[in-house]
Amino acid sequence: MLEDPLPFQGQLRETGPVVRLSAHDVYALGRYEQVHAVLRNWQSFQSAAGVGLSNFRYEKPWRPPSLLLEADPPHHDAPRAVLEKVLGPRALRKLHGAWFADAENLVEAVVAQREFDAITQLAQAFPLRVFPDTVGIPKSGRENLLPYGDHLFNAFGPRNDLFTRGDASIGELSAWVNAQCAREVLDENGFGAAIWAAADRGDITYEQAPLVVRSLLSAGVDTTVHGIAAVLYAFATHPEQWSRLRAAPHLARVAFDEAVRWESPVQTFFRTATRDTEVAGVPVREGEKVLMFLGAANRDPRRWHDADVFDLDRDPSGHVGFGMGLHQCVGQHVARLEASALLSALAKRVERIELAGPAKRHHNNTLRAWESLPIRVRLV
Ligand code: OVV
Repeated sequence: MLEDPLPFQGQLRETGPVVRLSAHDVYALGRYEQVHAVLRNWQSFQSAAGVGLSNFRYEKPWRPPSLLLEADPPHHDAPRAVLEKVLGPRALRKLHGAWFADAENLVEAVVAQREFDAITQLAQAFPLRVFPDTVGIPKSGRENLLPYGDHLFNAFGPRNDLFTRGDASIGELSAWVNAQCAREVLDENGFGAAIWAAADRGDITYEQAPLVVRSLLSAGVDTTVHGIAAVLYAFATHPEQWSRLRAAPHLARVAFDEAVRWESPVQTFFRTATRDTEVAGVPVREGEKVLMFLGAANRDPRRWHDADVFDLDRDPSGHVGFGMGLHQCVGQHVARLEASALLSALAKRVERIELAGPAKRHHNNTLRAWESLPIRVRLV
């Protein structure tokens, strides 16, 4: 199932607009229309009871809830407004030049090897090169970022092996992550410091600031890594699309969004009904969990023409890979900038990109991820 969720997703869509998963006592949505509608309806479908399988009304969350992800209006709104500004177009314009130059340096060194693992050497290496510095955390301990995120995304799912295995080390990982959120630890020019400055202005409280920084470290690394991995895999398996990008490099952003639609690095999120309500005429009682299959919605043939095809000529906007509505990914512009910097650098140097061996999946309860992606390139 985690190896290839596509057959299940198709079954789910075909079974009906709302499907009861009795093993977990949840409702599941696989069609675009219902996933989109529930994502936008925060009044009837809350996030504060957790966006994983665990229902915070009855179970204690494994960490203090996120002030963004696991909150609803009105509490959600001040932290959200602060992050929107910190990660907004003005801030990103300042990073553009340095990140594009950095991507060129990395790509130069990596493609010189001709054969390499695109996961460790590009998809992980580039975000880890630019993002932690930009948040402003110290160098030491950064190896904890990916394992922390991996466990966090496993923890949205059932208490299976993947969760239990991560549980052993999460105390230490969390302690490290939490320690990076303190004002004294953060560089004065980074996103982290900008969040603390928002507390000085009274936009959020001093108690909220470290948790907002934690959201950057939680949601900002693994997601981008697997998003970039998705677009690299897509190009390695679609040579004609790579030629298309090389002929029109401004398509880098569209390519990234199309890959986010096609692979849906974040596969699933839950909501919880705040009242007796319905989805597509099916009653959903207050307190029930609704599981939205973003990946299934992003390949719903009712919404997408040739949904399974990775195609730079389509308009992927409206995909739910970044969510939709008021929780829609606040870091998506950062992710697009990282991806387009890397793709632009590759497009300049690489004429052809192909798999050099079998790609290997990394299993996670929420993420559609890669363990390794052996790549061979022919240089320009
Ligand atoms: C979207 C997302 C995923 C994981 C964690 C968070 C957000 C957070 O706010 O901590």
